[in-house]
Amino acid sequence: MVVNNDLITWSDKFSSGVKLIDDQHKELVELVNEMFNHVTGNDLQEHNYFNRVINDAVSYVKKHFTTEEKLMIATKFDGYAEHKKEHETFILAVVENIKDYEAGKRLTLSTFTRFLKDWVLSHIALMDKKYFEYFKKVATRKADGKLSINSEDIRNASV
Ligand code: FEA
Repeated sequence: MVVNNDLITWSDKFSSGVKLIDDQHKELVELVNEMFNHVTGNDLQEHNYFNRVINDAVSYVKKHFTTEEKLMIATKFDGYAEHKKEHETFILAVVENIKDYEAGKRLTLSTFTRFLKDWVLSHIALMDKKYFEYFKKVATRKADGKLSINSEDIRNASV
């Protein structure tokens, strides 16, 4: 059974301040937590669950990476190339792990999910953090107090 401390609790330390990014990161945290909540110790159940959700999960991760990369390009963030490389390496590792899991090698739903969790948390803390301050500088504060990067911010950041 799942030990509760596997679950991630969202905290301000993960926050970029930019709503679009934070919403996506929260969704990723939810996704990992959902996967932990389906660790039952029953192989068949876990495989069925995994097969149901894994394609959507990978699509969501890719969508998030594309969002970050587009914003980096648009705002001329100079860590773009290094960051994109990390995203690509991770996707390759995920694909390898999926193959292993499906082939019944080593991995369990629990170890697979822990791999996702560890990567996501350390990537946000080490890599994503590098653009947090930069994005905050170029973003506009909306009436509700949330930061967003609009086309005018992108034009201003690019000059
Ligand atoms: Fe650079 Fe964002 O990517 N969060 N994750 N994973």
